[in-house]
Amino acid sequence: MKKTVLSIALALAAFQASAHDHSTHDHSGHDATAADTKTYHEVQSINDVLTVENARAKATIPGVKVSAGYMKITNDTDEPIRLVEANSSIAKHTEFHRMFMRDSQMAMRKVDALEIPANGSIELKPKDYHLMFMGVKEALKPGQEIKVTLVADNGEKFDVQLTVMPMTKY
Ligand SMILES: [Cu+2]
Repeated sequence: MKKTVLSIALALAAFQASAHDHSTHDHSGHDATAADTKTYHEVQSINDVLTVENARAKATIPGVKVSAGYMKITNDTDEPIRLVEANSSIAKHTEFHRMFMRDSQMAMRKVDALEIPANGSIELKPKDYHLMFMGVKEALKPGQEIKVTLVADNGEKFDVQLTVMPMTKY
């Protein structure tokens, strides 16, 4: 029994070590709330305006050309920020979506903008706000890095790196 626990711990440690081995990004300690962030915590500071944490996308299922992206976005300025567009070369269309309950079933709809309060944050996460990739051009594989550009209503662009995570983590 002890041996099993130890080998899981070692596997986790190895995963964390590799997840943290991005020399161009800042990293901070663990503040995990969801299962999928327990082994993945990465912080990107973008244009000194936004801090993005745990940016990730789902791996695609063979034959299915859609995926979703998640992250926590913090506004480091004293003014609210309105993100009105998202683009990525990996998909024909990238949209902001939100899941909601309709007749006791989960459904989702496009949202025109993501509002991030001054010095506040918004979390894109499963069953809530997310990025939706439609018409994914090539299969997304775990470990792959993809770039998504978020565009604010004043035209400012923010390039975010997302790590593709296995489907089983969601
Ligand atoms: Cu969606």
